[in-house]
Amino acid sequence: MTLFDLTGCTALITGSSGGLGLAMARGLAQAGARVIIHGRNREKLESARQNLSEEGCDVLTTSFDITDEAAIEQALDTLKSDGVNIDILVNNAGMQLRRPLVELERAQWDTVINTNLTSAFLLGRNVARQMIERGQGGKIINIGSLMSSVARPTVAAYTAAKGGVRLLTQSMAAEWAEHDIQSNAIGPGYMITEMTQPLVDDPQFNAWITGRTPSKRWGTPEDLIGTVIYLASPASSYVNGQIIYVDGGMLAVL
Ligand code: GCO
Repeated sequence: MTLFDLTGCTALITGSSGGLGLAMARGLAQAGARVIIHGRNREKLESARQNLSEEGCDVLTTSFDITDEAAIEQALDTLKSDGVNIDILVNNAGMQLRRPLVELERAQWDTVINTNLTSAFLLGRNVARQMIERGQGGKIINIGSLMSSVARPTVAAYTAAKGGVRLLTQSMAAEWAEHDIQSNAIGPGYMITEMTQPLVDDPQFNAWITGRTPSKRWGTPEDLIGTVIYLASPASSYVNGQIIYVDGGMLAVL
């Protein structure tokens, strides 16, 4: 199925030394891509690299602060000087901060917005510049959330950021589609990761999720692999500005 074959492509996945990012990196590699995994914890990143390499994946690593414009430019320059062109960018790295809005500090708001939204702008802009210059198109896949579309108490900064990710994705499509760059987003539902583990461990929240979700279960990082391969592959060459929710049906029902 060449429609889903990523052979010859290189994918950069931010925040991919664990969780959703690592699962997506593994899936893209298994579809034929060379993957550049990214993380700030060098030990965790090297461990992920070793595991992927032992599984037969073609894997490189990079480590930079996704909120630091100079660090992003330096990391991309280093990859380019090493002859590594990015065909697929997955803006996955993010953070959560759960606190009532009336108690939220300005610095906390800024950190969440910078990590979850501004980073996707900075990295997307710089990678798109390279893609447009190369003239061979590309794929940008931003990782949103259920909170790209709905809210719940105590996660206002995250929700504002993820809502911005959805419309930033549409803006990227508006400006870059003519360069054969497809910009789309994935909205993961409640997936079991380090970030959501406190919610999984909360019996009341856990019961709410399994009751509220039509699939009657939490998602796993592996549930994202098919969608990220689709959006990274020629199969989605006429799909632009969309967000695909991988949420067990939660957003589809009351
Ligand atoms: C929360 C969770 C959610 C999930 C995910 C849902 O506190 O509600 O962290 O935000 O992480 O984003 O799509």
